[in-house]
Parts: sequence; C-alpha cells; structure tokens
Amino acid sequence: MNKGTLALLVHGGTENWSAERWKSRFDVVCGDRGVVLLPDAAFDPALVHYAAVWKPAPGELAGLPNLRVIFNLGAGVDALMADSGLPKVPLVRVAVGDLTNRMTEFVVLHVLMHHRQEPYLRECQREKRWAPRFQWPANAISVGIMGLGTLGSNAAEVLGRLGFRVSGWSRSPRQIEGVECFHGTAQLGAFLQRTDVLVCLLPLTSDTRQVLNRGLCARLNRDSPMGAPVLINAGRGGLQNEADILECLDDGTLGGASLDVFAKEPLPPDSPFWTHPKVVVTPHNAADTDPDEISKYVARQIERFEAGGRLENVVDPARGY
Ligand code: NDP
Ligand code: OXD
Repeated sequence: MNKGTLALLVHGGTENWSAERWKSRFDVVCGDRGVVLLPDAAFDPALVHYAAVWKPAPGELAGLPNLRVIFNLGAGVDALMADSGLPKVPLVRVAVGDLTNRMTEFVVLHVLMHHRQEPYLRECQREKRWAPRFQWPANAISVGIMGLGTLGSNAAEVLGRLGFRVSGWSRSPRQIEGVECFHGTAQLGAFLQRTDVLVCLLPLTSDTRQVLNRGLCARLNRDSPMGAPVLINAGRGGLQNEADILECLDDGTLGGASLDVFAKEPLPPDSPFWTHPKVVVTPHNAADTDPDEISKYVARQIERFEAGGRLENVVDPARGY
C-alpha cells in the first residue's frame, strides 16, 4: 500500500525557513514516503495525509481533502489558530529539547545582560569611561516568567540554578521545585509585584493579546534594586502593546527591554525600537527550530500514529495553544 504523502508548506522568508532546506531533511527521514513542497499545481492534493507547516497562507490547508494530521514546525500556533479554514484534524506543535535549550539560552543571556548592566557597560566602553557601578548579587533579583509551559519551566529551573529568585505565572496551577508559582488572573498582581525582570513566554491567544501593556508594567516591583523593572518578550509580538511599552521606557516605568518579537515582522526600519537606548532588539530568533531535530520528531510521530499510537503535544483548539 502507498504511504500517504507528507506535504511541506513553509513560508517563513528567513534563512532558517528555506523550504528547500526543510524538504531535503524530510526526504531523508521519511524513507519511502513521498514528500512534496506545496504549492505545486501539478500535484494531486488528495494524496496528502500529513502536512508539516510554518505560516501557511490562510485557507491553504483547506485544499487538502484527505489530511489526517497537521504538524506545526514551531512551538507557537497562533498563525494557524487565526485560519478560519483550518481543517479539523489534530494539530501537533513542536516541543523538543533542542528548541527548549535554545530558548533557555536566550532567556539566560538577556536576564544576565540586564542584571550585569551590559547596555551601560557597552556605553562606557564607547565613551572610554572606566566607571563600574554597584554590582548586586543574583539572589537580590526576582525574575518572573509569564508562561510556565515547555519553555518557561526550563528557563525557570536554569535561572534558579544561577541563583536568581524565580517565580512564574500560568493559566492553571503548576509546581516546579524552587519556583514560586502563581496562576490565573487573581494571582497576577502578586506575581507582578515581586518581579524585577519580567520574561514573557506566553502563547498568543485571545486571552493573552496585548497583555504586556502599561497597566501591567506599572504593577511590576517599583522598588527593584535595578532601579526600574525590565521586560523580556520572546513569546509573540501580539502579546505587547508597543505604544505602551515605548511610553513606559520613556517615563521610567520600565528600565529596559529585550524584545525578540514584534507586532509587525520584520520590524519596520522606522520603528523607534531600533534606536531606543533602553531596548535590545533581536530578529525573532530567540530559538530557531532546527530542521534536523524537527523533521525526525515529525517522522517519529507519524510512525507512531500509523501504528495506532498517540500523537504528542497536540494543541487544544479551545485554549488556542
Ligand atoms: P506551552 O504551551 O508549553 O506553555 C504555555 C504556557 O503559557 C503555559 O504555562 C500556559 O499555562 C501559559 N498560558 C497560556 N495562556 C495563559 C493565560 N491566559 N494566562 C496565564 N498563563 C497562560 O508553550 P511553550 O512554552 O512551548 O511556548 C510558549 C510560546 O513561546 C509559544 O507559543 C511561542 O509563541 C513562543 N516561542 C517563541 C520563539 C521565538 O523564537 N521567539 C520560539 C519558540 C516559541 P498552563 O500551564 O496552565 O497551560
Ligand atoms: C516558534 C517560533 O513558535 O519560532 O517556534 O516562533
């Protein structure tokens, strides 16, 4: 019997999202299963049983009548959730050690950058000024992580090992050793109040859109040893109200920010974030998905599914993540 074809729909635009690069990896791991890059007008869409996707165009997946499973090639599924024509088949997201470790590297790098006053020290270097400032210990700083899922919980554990006081906030109750866990709207205030460095690793859903706004920033610890609290967002741009964040940086409500994600990507050249002295901008590359790791992850899941096993990391459409 012919194995159902795996279709690749990859529209990322950047080097890591080169569709040909992904196809060459899937060709290796899929063995005798056909792998096709879509769109391809010459290919019969009825042959496709599996789709591996990154930012497919809205409605594109609806044209595959025999689809059984959709594999999102990243962790965040907000682009797919926004597709009103998304086929009602299981949607699997990425949750693998490789991606998790990369995100933890990003979070640790940026927490340390602000904690160790790197923006200030680089400014001193540019000005040839030998002017060390007081250096506070890690255990004087409270890092609060919004989102204690696959990525947030790992970052929390590693930051804890570095000596930071770590807390986290999630939708449902969580228990992580060494991490003070808060959940739900009722506990958001207590979580924010103790936070000097806020790290956002939430998914973008109707509940979380623009959660990073002026009201939230104003509730962060006003007595931070760092002078003013710092925001690090590596979730999605839609989580932040960008006008509010700029205002908060300008009026001192925030002392600094590391932003990897933006409402509009690529960040337009005229965005004030590019040149803001308190902002570190990275181009949505906090954690790249590695084609080798992820193609193997998808191939393993298809094998298990065809043998009657359970798919892992299936998105709950009602929650939107
Ligand atoms: P998970 O689904 O594993 O975790 C999501 C966490 O957010 C959970 O703890 C969940 O709570 C919490 N959450 C969701 N909604 C709410 C809410 N309304 N209130 C409070 N907490 C909420 O996701 P991952 O950790 O794998 O990924 C998180 C996000 O990181 C992705 O959705 C993606 O947007 C982003 N990302 C960005 C990358 C980059 O390069 N910038 C790379 C990879 C991912 P609960 O535990 O109760 O379910
Ligand atoms: C992801 C991302 O969601 O790369 O995996 O943004």
